Amino acid sequence: MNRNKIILAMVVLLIVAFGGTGCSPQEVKNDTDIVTVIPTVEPSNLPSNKPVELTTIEKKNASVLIAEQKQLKSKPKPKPKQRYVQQANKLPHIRKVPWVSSRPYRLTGDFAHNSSARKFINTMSRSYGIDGNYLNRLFSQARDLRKIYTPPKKSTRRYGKIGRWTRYRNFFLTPRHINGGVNFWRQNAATLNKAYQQYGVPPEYIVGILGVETIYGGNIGKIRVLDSLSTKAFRSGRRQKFFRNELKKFLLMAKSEGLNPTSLVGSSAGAIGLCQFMPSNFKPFGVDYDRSGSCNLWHPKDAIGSVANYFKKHNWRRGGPVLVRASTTGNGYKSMTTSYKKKYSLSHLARKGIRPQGRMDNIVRFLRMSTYSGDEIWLGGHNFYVITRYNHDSRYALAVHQLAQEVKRRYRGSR
Ligand SMILES: [Ca+2]
Repeated sequence: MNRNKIILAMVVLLIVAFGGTGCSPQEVKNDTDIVTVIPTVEPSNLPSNKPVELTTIEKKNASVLIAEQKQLKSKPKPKPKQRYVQQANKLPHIRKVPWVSSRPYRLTGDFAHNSSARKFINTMSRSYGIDGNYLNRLFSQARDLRKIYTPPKKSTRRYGKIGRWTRYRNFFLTPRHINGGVNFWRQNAATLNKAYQQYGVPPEYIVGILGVETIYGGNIGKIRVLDSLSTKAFRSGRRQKFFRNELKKFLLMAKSEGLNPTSLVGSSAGAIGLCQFMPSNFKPFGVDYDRSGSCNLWHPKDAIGSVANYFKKHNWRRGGPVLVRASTTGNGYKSMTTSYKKKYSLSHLARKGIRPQGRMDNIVRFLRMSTYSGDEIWLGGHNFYVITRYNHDSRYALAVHQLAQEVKRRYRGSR
């Protein structure tokens, strides 16, 4: 062998010995050490026009990624709760909306083929001079709530009569109602005093009504009044005529007060504002109590004046008693009718062993309220009956009274 051949043989031997990798044999990784790198699959980057063959692992990775993205989308950041004052101030004024349509408009939407809706629009146009094209446009936006909203089912749980009053009371005499009442009173003391001077209704009873109705505007309802009243007025059901009248009054209120009918929200029955008036109550009892030029029942001052006016027009007696507890001897009271409708004289009750534990009118209503520790007997005066004109329920009026008294006690104690 010449010298060149010897060198070439050595090079070949070296390559064979070390596998031609340039690494030492100890550095070669065995099969179990090999890490498979899976490219991240971005679903949005996948070409949409041709199918892509994915391995099982890639498919798995893609599905995890899609699930994560869905989860992110479905969990929006919780919005801070809006306060009623902000909502009230944000209510757009309809004066920017001219109540006329600049072009012909036909009725579309959920009530497009509803003869009752068409008839209603014709009547409103003919009798109240509201532009028919505007009304067509307005009611084309109205939603049939039966298609999109299922009212919460009433609890099928059956309670006994015992403790009935306690359960009702606990619903309205919560810390939120009581503390909220004290704050509301502080914020609106001047208006409440003015209403007391003018209408004779003490502040605590106005606060009690607004607390029980909406927790001072914290719970004014979330349903568009246009939708709730249209559904009840135009779809067959109970009291269609009643709700057609409420819808009419609602539109007339929005027009006269410069409120946008598409932006007003209320209860599922169409009750509106802090005081939850039905729209038909607006004209006889609504008051522009802050003299802003319009009565806005979503505004605390106007709601205060309107509640006081409602009571005054139902003959609230200034300084008159509302409710007092009564003592009983014997079981004579157990056979008596308990209702806000039935009147008794104090002398008749005395013969039955029932006596008021405080100042009371001579003619009263007798209330027997069931608690878990026995019956509570109450006697209601004329002003108690006036509160039942707001809501025809003895328990409602007693809850308003007790909330009123509790808020008054805390308000005076905090001054
Ligand atoms: Ca006003």
